[in-house]
Amino acid sequence: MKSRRQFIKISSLSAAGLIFGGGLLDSLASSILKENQSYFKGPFDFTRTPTYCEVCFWKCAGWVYKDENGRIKKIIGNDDDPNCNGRFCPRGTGGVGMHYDEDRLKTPLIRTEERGKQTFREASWDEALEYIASKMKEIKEEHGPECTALFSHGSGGKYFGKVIKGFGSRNIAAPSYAQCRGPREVAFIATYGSGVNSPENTDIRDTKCLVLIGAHIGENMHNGQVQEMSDAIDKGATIITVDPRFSTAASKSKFWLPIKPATDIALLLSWMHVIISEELYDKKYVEKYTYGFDQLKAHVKNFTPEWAYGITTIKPDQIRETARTMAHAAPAVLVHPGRHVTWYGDDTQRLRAVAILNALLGSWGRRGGFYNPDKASVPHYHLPPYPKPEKTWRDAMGGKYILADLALASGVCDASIPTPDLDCSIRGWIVNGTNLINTLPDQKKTIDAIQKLDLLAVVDTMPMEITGYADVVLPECVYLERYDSLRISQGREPSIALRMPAVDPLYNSKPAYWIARELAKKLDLLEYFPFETIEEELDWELKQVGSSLEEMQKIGVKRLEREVDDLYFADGEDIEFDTNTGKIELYSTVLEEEGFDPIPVYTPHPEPSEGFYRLIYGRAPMHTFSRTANNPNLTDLMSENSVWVNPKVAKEWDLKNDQYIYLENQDGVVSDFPIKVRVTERIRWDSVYMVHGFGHADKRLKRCFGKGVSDTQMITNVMIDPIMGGTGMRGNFVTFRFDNKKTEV
Ligand SMILES: Nc1nc2c(c(=O)[nH]1)N[C@H]1C(S)=C(S)[C@@H](COP(=O)(O)OP(=O)(O)OC[C@H]3O[C@@H](n4cnc5c(=O)[nH]c(N)nc54)[C@H](O)[C@@H]3O)O[C@H]1N2
Ligand SMILES: Nc1nc2c(c(=O)[nH]1)N[C@H]1C(S)=C(S)[C@@H](COP(=O)(O)OP(=O)(O)OC[C@H]3O[C@@H](n4cnc5c(=O)[nH]c(N)nc54)[C@H](O)[C@@H]3O)O[C@H]1N2
Ligand code: SF4
Ligand SMILES: [Mo]
Repeated sequence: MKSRRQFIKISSLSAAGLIFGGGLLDSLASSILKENQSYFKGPFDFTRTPTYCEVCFWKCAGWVYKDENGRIKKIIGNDDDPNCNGRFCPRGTGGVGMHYDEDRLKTPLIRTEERGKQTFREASWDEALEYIASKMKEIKEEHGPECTALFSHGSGGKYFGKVIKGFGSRNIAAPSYAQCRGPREVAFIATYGSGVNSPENTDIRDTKCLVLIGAHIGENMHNGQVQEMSDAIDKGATIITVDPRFSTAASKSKFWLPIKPATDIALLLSWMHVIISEELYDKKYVEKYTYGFDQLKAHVKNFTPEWAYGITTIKPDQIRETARTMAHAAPAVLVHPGRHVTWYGDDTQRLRAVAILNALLGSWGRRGGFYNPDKASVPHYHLPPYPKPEKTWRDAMGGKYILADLALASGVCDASIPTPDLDCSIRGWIVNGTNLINTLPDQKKTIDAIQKLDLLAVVDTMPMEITGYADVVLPECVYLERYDSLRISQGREPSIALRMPAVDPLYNSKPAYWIARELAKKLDLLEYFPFETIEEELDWELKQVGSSLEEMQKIGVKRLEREVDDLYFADGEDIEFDTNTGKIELYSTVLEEEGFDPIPVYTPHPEPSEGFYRLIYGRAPMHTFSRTANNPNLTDLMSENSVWVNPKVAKEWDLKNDQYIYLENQDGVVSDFPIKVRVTERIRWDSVYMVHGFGHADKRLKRCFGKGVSDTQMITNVMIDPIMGGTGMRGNFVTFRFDNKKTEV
């Protein structure tokens, strides 16, 4: 019988015990503590070493500088890197805090029971990996290897992926798909036969008109985009921001359309109406490249700005004026596809509307719209084929979401909860670099799924909430202390970047490559790790593209030539799109085949009841989700989130600036912690806003424990996208509470 997992606060172990347990650790720790003695003992004795940033997934390449004692002093951007052009954002600069954070995970831990109470005990790497391997083998014998899964959001994913695929499972998922950009990819693939991917192929640099519809570049600090947007503004581009909140981008915009949340599809349809009825669309482009214009024209005939006004609260003349502004800038216009697009469950359709609008304006494949990206092709060492699993998480979906082009993290979670009619119960999870408790909506379901598992192994750098539910916790060393797979990003030109250790790993932490390979050894899967060290693998790969590890250690980034000069469509060029019709599908044949609306339709969403406000959330420039919440450098800049409340609402509730309150959602969930009120005209009266990533519940996170409210805790209503399974998270409503006592039901 497996025991129900309790959330263990790792704080139950003494810090000293954690740091100094075990002879091996003793010597390491004492060398760390000898202040004037260097703990840097690697062979890579450079004053600066190359890396790419792990604070977010823009992966900017930079240089790590050390002082004469080998202590990291600063991280700056690499001038040759197209993702950052030599400049890091505040989070990237603060990344050094990940190395110095004294709350880091320090040694492997195994869950154990002492006097009826669950706790963690320290373990050696060998013991911890043996535990995982033997549980995996048990699962394989009893249920089959496909009953294991990997959740991974981070660089080590490639190596844990080899282990799990070699073992016989294809359940590999990241919350950056079904909780983030999945609907966008599906919508753009349905329309153009190609996704937007990361970094996005948006030609902001040369745009004359940038439309941000719920994308908040400026607070969303994706480096290259922010730089390009600022350059575009300097060159006179018009910015149109559609956001219920006066965001940083809105403050730089000619037009701010404070839309009523959840009504964006109506605005998009109405813009199409104006552009088609006033014949402002790119006729040559539409005729040559698109399919279904007549159906679209008939579809949007009645969606006048007056119709949209009643739904969106945006005035008809503003809808007309902004539509004309876009058309006049065309084709150097960009209706930005956003990135975190899982909002209301009809997200694929909303993004289809964005894709169609861009097609009417002729911006796909055009300067100032979307360019055609290129990516370095770096050959991988030939490995034996992976065994073919008999089933995957998809079998537990009852035939739904077949248009999802990647695995759904929420789907893998669902497939871990046994149901009477679906036989695909996943029994073991390896979780690498993703804090699922704070990342998947409906925390209760995530925890339910975890309770059903035979194995939960978590690889992380910090004692984040997910580690509290683990059977085994494996401390990875931070990105400044390790090699990782090469960064191979798409862009205007292909490039590769190297991450190498600037310093040795602190404590008893290890890099993903080593952890994954040691686990592979125990599972008899070494054939998938032919290189004993990652250095050998990197060197082999780099030599295939005319470089070497030695060269990359010196230059960090290598830009390669584009093979073909096809950044934009040439005038009148014949192009075959990877869709059923070979055209840009304004009318989607694939959605029609699957029984969905071939052209987007606006459907109203539930509204908050009296005294409740729609909870919307976003980013702050100095934090990335929960991964930076405890970072000493970044908590200095922002230590808690606040809840933005419109003055009209504040008056009704008698709320004052900086007052602490609790939030309660529509399902009666009261926030664990209080949050500061920020009274501001910058938010509509029907909504409140907060930054994601706060409200941490683990006391070991000393700087961020109990600071602010976790939006995820308040997100219990999840609106699933029927097309691809994305989890819409903005259909939740909150009210204000002055204490957090539970109400009697
Ligand atoms: N409520 C709510 N949910 C959301 C979102 C939201 O805005 N609100 N945003 C969604 C979006 S857009 C995304 S992309 C996802 C992101 O979701 P996640 O990828 O889960 O993001 P984080 O919460 O930052 O979790 C990252 C975890 O990785 C750990 N980590 C950091 N560095 C390393 C490392 O080098 N190695 C290892 N092994 N671990 C490391 C951190 O300590 C942390 O536990 O969340 C989605 N979920
Ligand atoms: N600093 C920083 N930058 C980041 C990240 C980070 O954690 N920190 N994370 C990165 C990641 S993984 C992602 S996915 C992106 C996410 O960044 P984006 O895709 O740019 O933005 P979101 O977080 O989805 O959007 C938040 C905006 O949508 C508005 N909004 C809310 N509801 C509605 C609505 O109904 N209609 C409209 N039109 N707008 C609405 C909010 O007010 C807010 O301004 O950011 C990336 N960049
Ligand atoms: S945008 Fe900032 S946090 Fe993200 S990779 Fe670049 S420097 Fe790092
Ligand atoms: Mo994301």
